[in-house]
Amino acid sequence: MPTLYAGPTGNGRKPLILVKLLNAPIDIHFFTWPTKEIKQDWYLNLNPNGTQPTLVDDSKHLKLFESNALLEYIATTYDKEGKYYYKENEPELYWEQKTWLYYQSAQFAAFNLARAIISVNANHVDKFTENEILEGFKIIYEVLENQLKKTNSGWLIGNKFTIVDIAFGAGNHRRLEKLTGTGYEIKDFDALYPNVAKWYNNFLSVDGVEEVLNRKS
Ligand SMILES: N[C@@H](CCC(=O)N[C@@H](CS)C(=O)NCC(=O)O)C(=O)O
Repeated sequence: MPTLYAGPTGNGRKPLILVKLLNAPIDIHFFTWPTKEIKQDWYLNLNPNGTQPTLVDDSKHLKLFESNALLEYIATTYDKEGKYYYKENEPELYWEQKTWLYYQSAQFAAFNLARAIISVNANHVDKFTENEILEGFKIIYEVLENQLKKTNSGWLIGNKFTIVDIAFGAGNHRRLEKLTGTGYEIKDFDALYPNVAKWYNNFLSVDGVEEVLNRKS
């Protein structure tokens, strides 16, 4: 059986949520967070970047990392009907979904969220970086707000809950968890981005999501 190595962080929770929703036959190696395990040789042999999550499927000689690639892999392998993702037979939505997965991973998670969390964890206050990241969040949440107005379905792509909602939902949850009460908190969020606030509640209401978000060990 494949093994998913993941812990309770924005990126780790993404595949954990999808595995839970699909009840996919994948073993979970759950990291309590933070962990030194991801810097040990046995793990670096699976994921040379020394980060989590990672998915290993020995039967296919696969060692995969990058959380949004894992979402796509798990969806294409275990969600044949496309309950939680758009398949290639709907090319416009399929490519839109892919675009938003890249956007979530590069722009939201790496460029803004991770940098903010690193500076909060290090207790490092740097006003220039703080403003730059807050401006970055502002652009992204405006983009999300407008996208939700466009789809008018309560979900980010088309009219169903997909892996894109999982990626942004887990990231938004992590932002709240780590940045509330810090200089990176976004004031008046619900008034500024009412559709995003509603969408986040929709995400939390999906059966199984809160259970994964609350798991710590
Ligand atoms: N782009 C990667 C980022 C992975 C990543 O940075 N994971 C974090 C947890 S969210 C991590 O393992 N941090 C520990 C470290 O960098 O030492 C992904 O989406 O999987």
